[in-house]
Parts: sequence; C-alpha cells; structure tokens
Amino acid sequence: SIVVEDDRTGLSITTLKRAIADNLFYNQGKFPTIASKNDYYLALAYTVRDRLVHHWLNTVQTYLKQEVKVVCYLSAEFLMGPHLNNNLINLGIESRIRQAVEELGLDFQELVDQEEEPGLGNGGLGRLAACYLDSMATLEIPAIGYGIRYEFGIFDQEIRDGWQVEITDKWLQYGNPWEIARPEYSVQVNLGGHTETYVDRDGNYRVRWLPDRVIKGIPYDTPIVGYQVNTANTLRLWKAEAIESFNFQTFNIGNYYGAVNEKIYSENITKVLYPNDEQLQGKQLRLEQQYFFVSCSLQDMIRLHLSTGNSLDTFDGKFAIQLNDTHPAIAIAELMRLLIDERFMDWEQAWSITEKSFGYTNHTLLPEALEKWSLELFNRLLPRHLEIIYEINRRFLDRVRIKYPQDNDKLARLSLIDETGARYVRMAHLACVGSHAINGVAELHTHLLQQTVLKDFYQLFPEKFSNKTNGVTPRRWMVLSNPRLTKLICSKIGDSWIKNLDELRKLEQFVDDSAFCQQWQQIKQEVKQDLAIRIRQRTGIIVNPNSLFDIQAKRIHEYKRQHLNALHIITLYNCLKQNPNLDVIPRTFIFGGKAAPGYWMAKLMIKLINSVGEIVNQDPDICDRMKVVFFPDYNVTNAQPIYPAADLSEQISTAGKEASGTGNMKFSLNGALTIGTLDGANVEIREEVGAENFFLFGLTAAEVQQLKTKGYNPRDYYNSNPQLKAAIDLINSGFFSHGDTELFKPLTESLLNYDPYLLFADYQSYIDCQKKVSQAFRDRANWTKMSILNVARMGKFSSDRAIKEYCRDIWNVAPVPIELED
Ligand code: 26R
Repeated sequence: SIVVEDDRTGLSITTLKRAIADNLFYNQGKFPTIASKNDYYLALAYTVRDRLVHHWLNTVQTYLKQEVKVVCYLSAEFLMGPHLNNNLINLGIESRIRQAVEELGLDFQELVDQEEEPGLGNGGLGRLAACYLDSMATLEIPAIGYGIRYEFGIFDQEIRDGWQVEITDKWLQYGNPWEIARPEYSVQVNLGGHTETYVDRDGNYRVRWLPDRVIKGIPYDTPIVGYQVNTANTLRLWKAEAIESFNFQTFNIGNYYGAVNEKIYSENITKVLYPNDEQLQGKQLRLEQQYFFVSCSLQDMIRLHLSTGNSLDTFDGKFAIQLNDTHPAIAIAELMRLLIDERFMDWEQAWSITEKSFGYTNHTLLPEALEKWSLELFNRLLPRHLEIIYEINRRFLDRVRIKYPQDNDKLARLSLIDETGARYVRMAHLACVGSHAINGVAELHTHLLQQTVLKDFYQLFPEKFSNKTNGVTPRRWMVLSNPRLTKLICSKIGDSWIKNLDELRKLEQFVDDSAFCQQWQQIKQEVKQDLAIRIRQRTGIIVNPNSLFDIQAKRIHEYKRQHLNALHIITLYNCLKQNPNLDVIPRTFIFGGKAAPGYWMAKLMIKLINSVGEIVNQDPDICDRMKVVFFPDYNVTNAQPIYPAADLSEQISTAGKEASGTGNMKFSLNGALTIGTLDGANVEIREEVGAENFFLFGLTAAEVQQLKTKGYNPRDYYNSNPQLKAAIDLINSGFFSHGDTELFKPLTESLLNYDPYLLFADYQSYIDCQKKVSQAFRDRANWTKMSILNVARMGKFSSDRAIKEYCRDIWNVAPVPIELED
C-alpha cells in the first residue's frame, strides 16, 4: 500500500525533500532557480520547526492541564547561539535532514552557516541562561525563559589595523524562522508620572500610579527542545511597541510626526543590548529595559495563573522565579505592586508570596558591577516602586534593629538605600531581602560572597544561602561542537553520557589503551587543522596544526588578564631572540573576545595583542615557532570550533575575581588542559580532574587580599625581575608600535603604578608554569592521557547537574514527562 506522510511531520527522506521544496515555494515564494542560500536555509528551518511544533504545543497543554509548578528564569540576556543544528541534534533527526538536503543537491554546512545567531547576551551570564534552558527541557522541567527581544544583539567585531571596530548586529534583517509572535498576549507597561492615594469603597487607603507613558509589550516565543525527550519549553522574549491609542490621539489632532515619533520612542526600549558588562549606572534606558521585561513577564505569569481558575493566594506554589543577577531584581517591587495596587492583596500576604517565589543568583563580586540606581532617576521612572522599596526597607530595618539593637553602622550597611554619598537604590539588597534563596555560581565565589559583599545578609539569614556551581550543556558544547570526539566516545561507552555526563568516567579504563589514545590524538589533530583553515580564512595567518594551541577566549577584561598572556608571549619572544637556537615547543597563541565599546583599556589590550602578533608572526628568527592570532568576532558560532581545537585553556584571572567561568568547563570537556589560577570554578575543575592534570599558578584569593592589605608595589617586581622588565620595556620602546612610544603607555603605566589585578605579582609563577606546560607537551603520550582524564572527569560540570540542584534546593519542582498525542 502507498503511505503518504504529512509534509509537516513526516520524517522519510522523500517527505523531507518535498517539505523543503514546499516551504521554499510557499513560504519564501521562490523557484529553486532564483532561490538564494538564505532562502534555502529558511525553507530548511521551517521544515525543522514544523517537526517540533507538536512537541511544543503538547508541552504547553500538559503544563496547563496538570497545573504544574513552572520555573520562570528571568534574564536580561539569553545568548542562545544558532538554533538549527541544536534542534536537529535534540530532535534526533540530524542525519535524515542532512541526507535530504544533500539529495536536493545542496551543501548542508553552507545552509547551516546562513543562520544569524541570536547574540542576545554579553558573555558568561547570558550563555549560562541558554545552557540552563537546554538542561531544563532535557530534564523535562516545566520552564519559561523570560527576557528581552533586542532588535540588535551584541555587536559584531571587526579588527581594523589591530583595533576593535563595532558593527551593528542586524540579526533579524532576513527574518527569524524560530520565533512566533503572540500579539494576543500583549501587555501594557507604565513608566514615569506620579502616584496618589485614594480611599476605596470599603474605606481602605490605596495607592494608584498615574504614569505619563504607556508601552505595549509583545511576546515572541521560541521553542526550546530537550534532548531526546518530547518536552519543548518556551523562551518568551518581549518587544516594546507604541500603544495604538496613544498614536491615534496624536494623529487625530493632526500631528503626524508626533505620532511616528512616539512610536519610535517606545520601540527604543528593546532596540539594543547594552554591550557593557560594567558601569551602566545612570543609563535611564537600561532601567527602562529591566522594568519593561520584568513587568511584562510578571503580568504574563499572573494571566497564566488566573486563566486556569486559580487564585493569587497559590501563586508561589505554581511559579519559581529565578533572578539572573540583579538585572531583573525590580521584579520584587513589581510583584508587590501588582498584588497590592492592582489585585488589592494586603501587604503581609503579598510579601509572603513574593519571598517564597523568588530566588536570586549573584554572578559577580566586582564592586563596579553591583547595580545601583540613583533615587532621582528611580523616582522619575518608577515612583510607585520607590515607595514600595521604602516600605520594604522600613519593615526590614525594623527587624534588623531588633536583632542588632544600637548598631547603626550595620543598619546603614544593610539598608536598601545607599546613603553614604549621593543616594542610590541597591539592587542586590532588594534581591536578597525579597528572595528565599540566594546563591553564588562556584564554591569559592559563594564563600567570598558570604565573607564580603553579602556578609551582613549572610549573618542575618544564613539559611537563604547556598552554592550552585555553574555547568554547561554537553549537547551544544560536545555533541554539536565536537562530532568527531563524540563519535569516538560513543564507540567506547555508548551514548548515555550525553544525558548523564558522569558516565564519562568510563573513559578512564581506556587511558592505557594505545589504539584509543592514538585515535584521541588523531581527532585533536584533525580539529586543529580545521581551526587552522578558519584562522587562515579569517585573518590570513598561517598556523602550524602541530604546534601547541594555547587559547584564551572570553570577554576582554583587565581582571581576566589577557595582557598577562601577552607578557608571556613577549617573554618567550625575547628568549628566542636572545637564543635563536633554543629548542622550544612551537606554540600558536589564539585569542578571541570582545571589549565593551567604552572600555578603553580593554580595547588597548586587543591592539597590543594584534601588534605583538604583527611583529612575532613575520620575524624570520622565530621560524614559525610562535604565532599570535586574534580571532575576530568571538561569539557562540565561532566558539564552537574553537573549544575542541585547544591543547591549552587559559583561565588566568586574578584569584577572587572570576565568579565561576564557564569557558573553562567547555575547554576541559573537549580535552584541553588548563593553565589557571585558583579562581571561580577552576578550583573545582582541578579537584575533579586531579592536581596532576592541571597547571596551577599564582596567588590564592586570600594571598591577593593579604598582599593588597600589606601594600602592593608593582614597581618592585619590575625592578627586581629582568625578564619582566625586558617585556615591559620592549612594549614601551615602541617596538610593537612602529616606534610609537606613547601608544601602550596607558597600559604599561597602569601596570607599573597600580596593577590592580596583580599581573606583576603572578608573572614569574605564570612563566614558570608555562615552562612546565611546554615540557609536558613534549611527552605527547602522557599529554593525551591527561587530556582523556580531563574529559573523563568533567561530569560534574554538566548544566544538568546544576539544574537538578536548583530544582531540589531552590525551586522545589519535579520533571513532568510529555506524552505525544495529536
Ligand atoms: C549591571 C551591569 C553593570 C553588569 C555587570 C556585570 C552587566 C553584566 C555583568 C556581567 C556579569 C553579571 C557576568 O556575566 N558574570 C559572569 O557570569 C558567569 C555565569 O555565572 C560566570 O561564569 C562569570 O565568571 C561571571 O563573570
């Protein structure tokens, strides 16, 4: 008998080919003869989307029917990376789709490369949110990711003359096949104006907010498919638009330009992601973004809750709301406002619900990154919220006063309002008081939080605190990015490690299997060759795939110390110049990362790396024993082929400064060895892989603290260390800058006079450790063994493990399997 499969769900090769052709014709409106690669990509993407819609709708329906508790992950950033390949892997249809595409005479990789990645995040925090969505879907945890649909994500980076140039990220310009707009669930968000009190019919005093602006929030939904499960959760991102009625009013009185202007003004709110990861204080638009997406999301939760016939009394039993840093912390005041002003709940009950609903994750200890908003700005934009925050603070400080009578310093330190100078709202304090759970993102980070920035809160409510060490999803960061290694591992231990990463331990039994080690090394070699080709395409630099690939890929920041890495390169260069016949292990130094556009020192660090590269790469005395590469536009797409190609992972932040790091996990998972300080999750990675398989250097966080207290003088190190002096002097001589002795002065002077991140103190330890790395790399068999052991022992760093801990300790949610019925 003849079976004709549905074009939208069928999975036979014939049906898939027909579906792609059909989507090309009817969605793209193109004949094959005139279709562009992008038309074909879109036709393919719609074909894949069709095949997950029933997972998605069944998931939503199941959650509603069973009235399950849902995790709402509130984050200003979701750094998703490309969806197509990830969806194919999680749906388990990659090989069929590839075959169908190839039988149509198309190049599969070429189509995959068409996708503009949604780069709606800066770095670690945004990418963590994306890994957590993948894990929640895979673990069948009901979850919604709530965020902002930025029209322009993180800028694209170009390098011109060694400098970073920022290019607008127009990721939506050719359409986004993965999202569905849901204008029927639009909400309104107020801004500005003032408040007034009134007496309701029962004689109660109430407050109403009379805003001077109203914005519409429209949700755009993207399915988040779990790995080999029927679950497809939702990422719901909000776009700001003008309210029609506002427009028409202006239009009717003949002010056409005014009407259009109003629309432009409203849409500004979700126009662009702030590319800074520091110093955003005073940026009104940033606070507007935060409040906008938070208010939209909470209104959405309330609508969902009431739609199933529930009363708000049970809200906290149905929603676990996680604050991804303080960016959405205004949610605490907003939920209070919605419950009290709009639903007429009394304060005590509203507060009890709020506290039980929220959890707060802190992602940084850097004082300049702790969010605070001036009272003036806050009052201008959110007058009602400021009143609510004052009331939260009044009640909170009353309790503190009972516990610590007569300790005004303590009160001032704990207050939600910073009154040490100009007055500010402290968002971290609001988050701590309004949440039942507070966590850091690595053991050391959580410990330091409790001892430093949140010390008083820890003393007050120690039971709220816990650690949740970050993790990364092995689906994207191994299966997708490293198919060769995935295949080899599966051939030895099966494929259940993909869902249960601890099973990688089974690889340990093969470390002495020479055939296996051979294959392992061979794969690393092939992947390095691939990267070498990309490097040549992107930079024109020819690198030797047999050299040690030494990679530092992360945002450019002084605390991450890319310039310490540069000092090592210059030191090595000096050694080779002095002793040209020195027998050294050839190395390729690869950097990737963006600098915040306003962060001059970070931009100068990029220029320094490129300038050093320019000299080193073409110096005949070096004979290709060193190459320095700055790989432009580091993003999720470009990261995927980078992690698998690393021999050495640079995790060299000043101890105590990197909250966790997640790139450190991705490198190690892909078989790189780490050179690192005892910072963030490095500590735990070293614990897991074993000290003998990790290159440790540098001061500990405690030693950093002690040295700073005792008085740190970087110039002493410079004067007493000839190698260090030579490196700094060479930069200052203009050797790397065509004789310009001024160019890098801001950088070298900052190091000589302040060196806030202690590069000079850690310099010799780093150089010595790098020598050990080179020595170790000579024994390739043993290196391979260490590489295998690193991978075998990375189980802990799966985001699945992290999410299970959040579910158990913070959210109190359980898996909800999805049955597929049509
Ligand atoms: C508020 C504004 C100034 C701002 C500050 C800091 C905006 C963004 C940031 C970035 C911070 C919060 C961040 O990305 N932190 C990183 O979080 C990762 C995930 O937990 C960690 O791995 C990483 O160590 C940490 O720097």
